[in-house]
Amino acid sequence: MSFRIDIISLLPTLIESPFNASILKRAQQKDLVEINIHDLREYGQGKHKQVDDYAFGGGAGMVMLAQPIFECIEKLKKERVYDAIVYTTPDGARFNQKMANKLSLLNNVIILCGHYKGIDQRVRESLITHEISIGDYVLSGGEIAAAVISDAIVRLIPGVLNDGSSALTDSFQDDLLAPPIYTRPANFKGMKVPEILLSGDSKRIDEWRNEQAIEITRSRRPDLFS
Ligand code: 6GU
Repeated sequence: MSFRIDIISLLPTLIESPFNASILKRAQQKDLVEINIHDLREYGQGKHKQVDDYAFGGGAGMVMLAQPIFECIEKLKKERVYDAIVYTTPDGARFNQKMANKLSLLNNVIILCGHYKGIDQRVRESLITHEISIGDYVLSGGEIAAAVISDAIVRLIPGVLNDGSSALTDSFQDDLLAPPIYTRPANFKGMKVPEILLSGDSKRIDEWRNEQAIEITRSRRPDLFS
């Protein structure tokens, strides 16, 4: 069964390019994933296709209206059952590899990109199943976060990476950072590749890589050991 992601955004052009290159592009060409980008503006009402308004109670910044979001999501839901409706927002749960792994096991996912001051709270309470932030900093919109989340999910779908095992050996996949890697030449400007990697002894190489991964994790990200 193929994976489908529907991304709902006020700035659809902002998210197109990451999906039209490299691994994400090839995944779509191989029909392993279908990515659809929806322009929320098309669901706005009136001459100006209104999608936002002032916040009740005052305060700076516009709030995304419930009506266009409801209409867009209701239309999608008529066509298929969605396993997750994600909203990208800096006050969401912090995205990590575990969440990417879980989401990659689903089939139909909507990602609603937040904008301006955010969306009407009633959308969050009645439609959204997952609220996700990609880190402790503020982006001008949820589009780049949606691209990050989609990339992390899609590369885990079986068949997307050429070497099926490589997604499992990534940093974070076993709560360890990745060990150093080298390619030719074995001696570059006097800087030599560790001898062990040239030995052909795959058991000792695996042990070395594991020791390196543990040491790098200990020095850079001791929090991953807890
Ligand atoms: Cl998901 N959205 C925005 N606007 N800023 C963020 C974020 C999301 N994650 C981290 N910063």
